[in-house]
Amino acid sequence: MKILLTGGSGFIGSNFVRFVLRERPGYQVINLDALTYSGNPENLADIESDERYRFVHGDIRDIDRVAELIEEADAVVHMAAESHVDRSIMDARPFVESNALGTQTVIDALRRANPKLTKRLVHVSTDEVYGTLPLDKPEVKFTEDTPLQPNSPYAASKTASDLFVRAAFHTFGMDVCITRCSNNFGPYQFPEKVIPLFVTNLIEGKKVPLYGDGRNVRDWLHVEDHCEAVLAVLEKGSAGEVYNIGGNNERSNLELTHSILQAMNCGEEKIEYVKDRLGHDLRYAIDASKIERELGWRPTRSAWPGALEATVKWYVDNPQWWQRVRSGAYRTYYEKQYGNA
Ligand code: NAD
Ligand code: TDX
Repeated sequence: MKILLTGGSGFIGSNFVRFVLRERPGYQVINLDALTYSGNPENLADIESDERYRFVHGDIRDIDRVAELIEEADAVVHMAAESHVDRSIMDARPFVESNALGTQTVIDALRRANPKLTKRLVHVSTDEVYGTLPLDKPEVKFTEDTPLQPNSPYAASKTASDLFVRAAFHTFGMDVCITRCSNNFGPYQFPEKVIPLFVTNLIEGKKVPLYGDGRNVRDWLHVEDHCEAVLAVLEKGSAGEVYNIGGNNERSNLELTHSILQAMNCGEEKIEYVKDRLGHDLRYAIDASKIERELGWRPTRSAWPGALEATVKWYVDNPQWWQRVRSGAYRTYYEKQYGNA
């Protein structure tokens, strides 16, 4: 199987490349990535010389380029997106362009390059499309049938892309699957997201900015568990179906912060309560029983607090990675490897 992966130089994408090449030695991966601020080819420096892997610098909105690559591939796993909620609150336009327009372009390219529609598209969506859950009803979780009620510009743009993929199935009979996953953690996450931001702040002796009262809840899943689930959907999912993916691992942000502080041997005084995120979703919780029942997937790498501690340790052990990322200096690595295209 030759997979065209979009967004493979980001956090989940780079973990996915490594995971697939390790778990499926006969597979090949072409990674199409525009290298936006969060795309970093250094994330895959150890894989670059592997002949089963190829990097292509390009944008998913370039239909000719995407179609050309689809001709070579057997299936598409679509992860490229603008991914940070806070950035979408500051400026939603890149989210409309990459997430909504970009996804429709991938669909158009699939129709052009693969008129018989035999090649599968796995669209990596998010639990944020469902909106938010109340804190006082712990038994209620998102199922695949929960209405889509996105609350942030990021979530709205991901919902648009999710629905364009649904429409491609219903209108054209395209072979698509959609995954909706909860919050990921693990190595190579851009240090704007809460876990790497807090850990790297603490290493630098700074405080951690906790939004609002810290009662918001997220369902944390190790990135390799997510990668395994996406691969299961690619290989065994039913066309036209949506699969929720979650860790069954709900933590309030305050609880998460305390666990990070403990792992870093820091005290409560390091918490700085700051103004809340606008429109901050209260709680995400995923019911992942469908993917477990139908595809036999369940998380095995997300157990708390061990998996969190191992992730904290990865950032402690790899200061050169996040220092270069924070300073933007990793771009020079790219220029050295690939030229300034
Ligand atoms: P990320 O920001 O780390 O990586 C995104 C990648 O996409 C980057 O390499 C970037 O260069 C690339 N990209 C962006 N726009 C592009 C474009 N127009 N053309 C080509 N490449 C482009 O994000 P991530 O956390 O790895 O998320 C990957 C996917 O998973 C996203 O679709 C996101 O919505 C989804 N997701 C993320 C999480 C999470 O917790 N991080 C949870 C559920 C779903
Ligand atoms: O500085 C911070 N302080 C803080 O309290 C940051 C950056 C975040 N937070 C809170 C906000 C959220 O409740 O921590 C929680 C997690 O925030 P993020 O890491 O920004 O993730 P979130 O907004 O939950 O979205 C993530 O999960 C779903 C990913 O970024 C999305 O791409 C994915 O779809």
